[in-house]
Formats: sequence, structure tokens, C-alpha cells
Amino acid sequence: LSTGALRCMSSTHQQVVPFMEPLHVLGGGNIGMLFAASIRAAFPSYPICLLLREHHRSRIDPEDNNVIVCLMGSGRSSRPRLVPVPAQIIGDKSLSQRPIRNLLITTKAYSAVDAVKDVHNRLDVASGASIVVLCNGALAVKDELELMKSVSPDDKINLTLATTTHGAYQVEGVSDMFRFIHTGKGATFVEDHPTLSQLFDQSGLNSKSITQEEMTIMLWQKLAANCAINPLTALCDCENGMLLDKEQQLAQATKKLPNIYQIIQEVALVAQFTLGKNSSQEAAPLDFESLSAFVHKVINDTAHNRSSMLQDVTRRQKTEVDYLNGFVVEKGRATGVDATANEDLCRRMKALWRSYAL
Ligand code: KPL
Repeated sequence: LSTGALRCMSSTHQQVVPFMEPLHVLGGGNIGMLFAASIRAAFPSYPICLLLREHHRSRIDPEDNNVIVCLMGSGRSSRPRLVPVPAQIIGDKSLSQRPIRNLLITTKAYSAVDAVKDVHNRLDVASGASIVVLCNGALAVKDELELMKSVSPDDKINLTLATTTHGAYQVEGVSDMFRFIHTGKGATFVEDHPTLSQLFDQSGLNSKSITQEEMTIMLWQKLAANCAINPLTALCDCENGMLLDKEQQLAQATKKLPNIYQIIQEVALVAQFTLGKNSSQEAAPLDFESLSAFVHKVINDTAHNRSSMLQDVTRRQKTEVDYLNGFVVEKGRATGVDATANEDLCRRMKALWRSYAL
């Protein structure tokens, strides 16, 4: 990665890239690949590097240290784009280990802190490193990273949050290429970082920079949607849209699962107490009515999605429940708010996880 005064032109327009600092993307999952490949597709010489785990080594071409990402749209007419993206294995001593100035975290929530620890020796903490958290459960991840930061108070690390509604999923192929379907176009929001946001925007990721206050509201709204949709779809093995189906709701009631409204009500109260929103005007964007309307919209907009938690359960992988419903339970305990519906969902998801081992 070159930090020089590189002028990087877009592949389609003679457009100067707005944010020219090297960017390291931590996480070889759907969102990390989508972001890294979209940026390189738009700006082929952009100094970006994917930081991957050892099991991805065979996918990196030793000649040029690139992985090939095949990006496809979900429409029939969309043509696949093959995008070479520079990549490194985390901790690989044989390669040049340039300092990391800007780190975009796109790992699963439960891997974020360990992944940051693994690259900590490369973070440019002397001149100031910027970490942008783009994970589900970003509020919980931020708390953990703040705690980690407090252990080394001299490190200059600027921690910001981002969120996206872009969806992508990986399709297995015979080659070493990463193949992704970019399902429907979403939007990306970045906290107080106009140039990085512009880079995402000009890479087709429809992005906007927003204030910290706006981001906090947005992440609690997203949390409400994830707490209501993810475990219920995972436990009932259904697409998001089915949660509004009357028969499905009856089946959930028979299994004594909490209903969507109990879950949202708890998130609304916990948010209100955690953020100290005392007046009804202050609490308005996160009150029960607003959160319910938000969750309904997400369910309708993503009706045919299989939620990320359902996908994890289908692959028998660990889920992010501790960073979603578990976070609400933890904040509920700290503020004296009852969160039994969310606690029940954590318990059920953990029982499901334990049952895999049998
Ligand atoms: O973020 C999601 C997820 O699956 O994790 C939702 C919004 C529920 C879309 O599926």
C-alpha cells in the first residue's frame, strides 16, 4: 500500500477519489468482501488491503497477493464483475507489514475484539489510527473496544461507527474465487467521516456521513430490528417476511416464543434508560411506536431474506445473539429494566448451539 500523494481515478469517470488514505479491511465475510471489491471496482488502484484468516491463504495468488472477488447482482441481466483485491493473511511475517492507519472492521461481532488484538501491533497508534466498526451489534462491539482502548490510554485511536443495509451472500464455487451475490441495493451510514463516506458512495455503496447523535439512534433502531427478526427467524426457520404472517405468529405462540412486540418494547425501554432520554420528545425516535414502525419496514423491505442468524444456524455456526439480545439484557440489568423476552431468546439460541455438539 502506498501512502504517497496518489491520484486514484475511478474506473468509470475521471473522478478523483475523495479519501486517499490506505484502508485495511478486517474480515473476509460478505460485507468486508463487498466493500473492498466495490471500492477496487470503482477505483482500481485504490490502496486497500483485505486482512484475512489463515484458512483463506490458498485463495491469495502468490504472484500478486490478490484475491479475485466475483461480484454479481441478483438480477438476471446483471453481469458478473471480476475484481482483484490485495489481501494479506493476518500475522503473516513474510510480507511487508505497513502500519495500519485506517481499519474497517467487518467481522462477526464476537470476533471483532480478538481480530483487532491480532493486528494491534500494526496499528499506527503513535500518529493516530482510525477504526471504523461496521458490524452487526456495533453498539456492543464499540463498548468492548472502548474497554480495550482504556487498557492502553496512550494509544491514539479514533473509534467510529458505521452501519449498512447492503446485503450480500457468498456462493460456493469450484474455483478459488470468492463469489458474491449483492442482493438489492441498501444504504450505508458513517459517523462523522464525510470523505470515507464519499469513497463508499462513489463506489456504489450509497453512503452518507451522519452525526454521532444520529448514528446512536440509527444503531438502536437497527438493534431493535435485529433483536426481533434474527432469533425468531432462526428458531422458526423462516424468511423475515413470515414474521408478519398470522399463522406463523400462532405457531410461535404455541412454542411460547416471545412475540415481536414484547421484544421491541424491551428494547425501547432499555434504550430510553441507557441513553437517559427523559422527556417524551427526546425519547420519541426510540419509543415503542417508532421502533415498531421501523422493524415493520425492515421486515417488509427484507421479506425474502434469510436473516444472518438463520444463515448461521443453517451452517451450524456461532450466532451473534450475545451482541444483540444479550446486549439488551446486559443494559437492562445496568439500568433496572426488565428484558425477559430478550433473555428468553438468548437462552433458546444457546440451547440450540449446545444441541449441535450432541
Ligand atoms: O440485519 C439483518 C440480518 O439479517 O442480520 C436484517 C436487517 C434482519 C436483514 O435480514
